Amino acid sequence: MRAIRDVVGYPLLAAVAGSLASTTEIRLFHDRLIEKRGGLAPQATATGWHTDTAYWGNASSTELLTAWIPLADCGLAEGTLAVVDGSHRWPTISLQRRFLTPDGEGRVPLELVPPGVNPHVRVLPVARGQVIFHHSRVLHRSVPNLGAKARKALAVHLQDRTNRYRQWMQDNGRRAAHSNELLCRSTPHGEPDFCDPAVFPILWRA
Ligand SMILES: O=C(O)CCC(=O)C(=O)O
Repeated sequence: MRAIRDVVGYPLLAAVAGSLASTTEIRLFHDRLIEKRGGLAPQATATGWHTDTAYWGNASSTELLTAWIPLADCGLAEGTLAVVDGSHRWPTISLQRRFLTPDGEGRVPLELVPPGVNPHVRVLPVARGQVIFHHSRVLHRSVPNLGAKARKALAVHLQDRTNRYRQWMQDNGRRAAHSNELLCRSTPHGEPDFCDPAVFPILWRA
């Protein structure tokens, strides 16, 4: 859809991302339009605490980030994002993939928190037209959509200039992959090319 593509590639968003990541180039990494239907039980519409980096083990850079863009006002009752302040700077980063496993009352599970740290959660209400940027290592979730209407939000995942493919091995010794690897061309070394302009277009350059 051309309108969606225009939002995903909106140069000002990529420029802000470039400034936040202190990089000279921002390329698209992946994008998703996430819809949470209204009128469902809270557990059915919340997203569990996770870091995006847990899903991007194939990325060599830790400086990827997400622009999260709700398509309507999105407050505490409509399923906005909550983040743990400063968690991207924690000495240990959670790699647990709990996106689809919301945690009851929304408390941060202790096993995700380094010893001695007291997590400070911020819920971030956004008005239509506002955007939340979050670092790939920040612990975040979405609160439930308690409203009657569907909550629709675009998650635009962005890579900094340095990011390249790296092999992603799981603890069980098997290779893991992200769907974006299946879409792009290969480098001369036979690896997924995270600079393929057809899949990972440059959205901003300094
Ligand atoms: O839209 C959501 O509910 C969650 C989005 C999210 O966690 C993300 O984009 O990383």
